[in-house]
Amino acid sequence: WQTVKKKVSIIGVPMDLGQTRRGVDMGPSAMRYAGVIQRLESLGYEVDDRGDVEIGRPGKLDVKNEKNLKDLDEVVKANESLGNAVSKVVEEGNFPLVLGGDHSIAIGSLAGVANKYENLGVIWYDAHGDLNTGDTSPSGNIHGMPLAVCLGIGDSSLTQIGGYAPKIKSENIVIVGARSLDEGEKELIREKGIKVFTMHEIDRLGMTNVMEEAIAHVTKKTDGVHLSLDLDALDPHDAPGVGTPVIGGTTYREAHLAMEMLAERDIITSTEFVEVNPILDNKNQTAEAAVGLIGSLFGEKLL
Ligand code: 4U7
Ligand code: MN
Ligand code: MN
Ligand code: MN
Repeated sequence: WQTVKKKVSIIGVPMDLGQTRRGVDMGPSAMRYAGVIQRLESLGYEVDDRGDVEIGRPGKLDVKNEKNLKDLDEVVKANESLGNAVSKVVEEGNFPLVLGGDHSIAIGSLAGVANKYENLGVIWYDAHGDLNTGDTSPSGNIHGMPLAVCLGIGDSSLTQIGGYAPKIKSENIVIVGARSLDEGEKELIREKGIKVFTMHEIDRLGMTNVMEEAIAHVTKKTDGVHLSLDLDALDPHDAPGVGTPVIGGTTYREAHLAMEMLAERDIITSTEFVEVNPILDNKNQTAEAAVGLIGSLFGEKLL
């Protein structure tokens, strides 16, 4: 039993401007309330909660501009601050655990970590591809764009956050759990040859095989791996408190197994858990699921 472990630094990001269903800004509080700190401490980690990144409040919400990027200025500002905060955590040698907030915050997390590695791998555990741009997005919601942004695709005010682009190479990405991809996203996946394990592959191969292949893919050419976990990857039955639920997702057990496999292989160097919306939730069930998954990711065992 290992007790000397890396210090985990928690950064909350009460961001809800990347989409239009209010409440996801309470995600960090809900996961703290569900005991994320105690959970990590009980596993022997030293936890340092750095509080929340400040999010600007536009006078009028969800304002679409000519670029089809809602609330762009505030999303950019918040992600610049998050990038700086995450960057500091990595420089201090701590493990960054980012709690969202909507998925637009992956732009800031990755801005803060990607330049610390030669080749950062990314596991995008999500019902969606998050590969839209203002040109392809049916909604104008920036939470549907962060993976494209990290590939350097999209408006330069987003891709240049942290002062460099791209953050990651398409060959170092794997998407797991996808079941809702827009036309433009499918095209980008084909064009860039991005590795995707949709729910179809999870049904056919089982989560164990999918994760083995996914881990092999993201560790081939990389020296670090970021896990971006959108709670809507889980089935709405197990994670009802999300803004964009899609039926037919992975069960809590499958997600749990995926986290245990990542823990066993010890490959994750930074992570974010996003899209928990307590207003849409059922007695904090989704935040509790998130904390359960975080426990497994950090090595919790049943026996
Ligand atoms: B999430 C969507 F059209 N693709 O772009 C879009 F279906 O971070 C949904 O994965 C995006 O929750 C969902 O608006 C973003 C839509
Ligand atoms: Mn999603
Ligand atoms: Mn997402
Ligand atoms: Mn969502």
